[in-house]
Amino acid sequence: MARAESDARYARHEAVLTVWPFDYNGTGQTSVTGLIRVDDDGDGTEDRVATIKKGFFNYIEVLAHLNRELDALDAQNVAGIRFGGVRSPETDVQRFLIYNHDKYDTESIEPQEFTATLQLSGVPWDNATVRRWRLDRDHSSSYHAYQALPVRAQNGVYTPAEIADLEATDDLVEDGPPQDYAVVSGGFDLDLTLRVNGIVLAEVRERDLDADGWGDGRDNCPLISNPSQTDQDGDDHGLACDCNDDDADNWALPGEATALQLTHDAGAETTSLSWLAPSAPGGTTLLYDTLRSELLNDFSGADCVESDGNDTESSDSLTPAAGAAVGFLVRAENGCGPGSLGGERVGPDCP
Ligand SMILES: [Ca+2]
Ligand SMILES: [Ca+2]
Ligand SMILES: [Ca+2]
Ligand SMILES: [Ca+2]
Repeated sequence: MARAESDARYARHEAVLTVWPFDYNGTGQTSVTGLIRVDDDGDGTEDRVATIKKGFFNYIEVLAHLNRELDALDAQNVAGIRFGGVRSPETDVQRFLIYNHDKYDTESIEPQEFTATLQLSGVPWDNATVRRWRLDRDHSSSYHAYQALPVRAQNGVYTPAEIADLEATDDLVEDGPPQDYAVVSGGFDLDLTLRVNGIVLAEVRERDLDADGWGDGRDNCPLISNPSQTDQDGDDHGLACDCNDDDADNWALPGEATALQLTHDAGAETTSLSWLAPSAPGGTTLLYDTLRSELLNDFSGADCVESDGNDTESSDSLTPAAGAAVGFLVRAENGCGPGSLGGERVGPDCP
């Protein structure tokens, strides 16, 4: 830092890497790229040199995911192995980089894997999605592809088929599909697997079911991809899923009325009905149709007992004949239209 005062080559926060640049055919020890001599036309002579990125670039790519400001996690020694990590906080995403290091196993020969459990708290979402990247000799590494390559002299040549696997290994590879976690009391336990001298990067975001870049909790259409989030009437239901985006009092067909209860007063020959409003009203004002049918498995010819009632009660003065029965169904309705009579039944529109 003192030298940086007078010599820009020593600027702070920068590193200079010196590497041996002539890693032909896998003979280099400290190279950041591999150089493979390729014989394309099969005449036994070199036609080109293929450049293979080595794992070093994947480490750089992982570090590029992180913030400038990092929180250090408490380091621990477990069975002689040093574990540590950092958290890279952002508003919408938290990233954790966990590493371990066994100073006696400089070639990462030990096959053991470890599980580091992060106990996350203060998670502001109901559901989280975690993506992971691992880096070690088995992940995001050309190690095994180089092992499988036939050994040739530094000036020998390889066929395109021989180096195809090697060329396919030079990118950072995500470790499995993203995983969803339910957040309970603001937290969840995140298990991260890594092997000796390996690192793992975990990226924790709010779940985004429709993959439009807006987490479920702040997406105004959580099940429909709508990156623009357009909402003309400002009712917090986007144009893409609002039944009327010029009417802030209505946004979706109502859900099902539930818990229908009947009381029959034989003396008064009256059946009283009550129910609970749908949990998803779809609008600020709900009305109800009450239908009666003598065919319990067919409401297509049902009678309207009450049309557009504005409370969760209704009554019917019909008394079934001895030995006969009638059934009732209640349908909620709002400015978007009538809800259904349930998954298995249909019935006439009431006037
Ligand atoms: Ca979304
Ligand atoms: Ca959406
Ligand atoms: Ca709207
Ligand atoms: Ca609306």
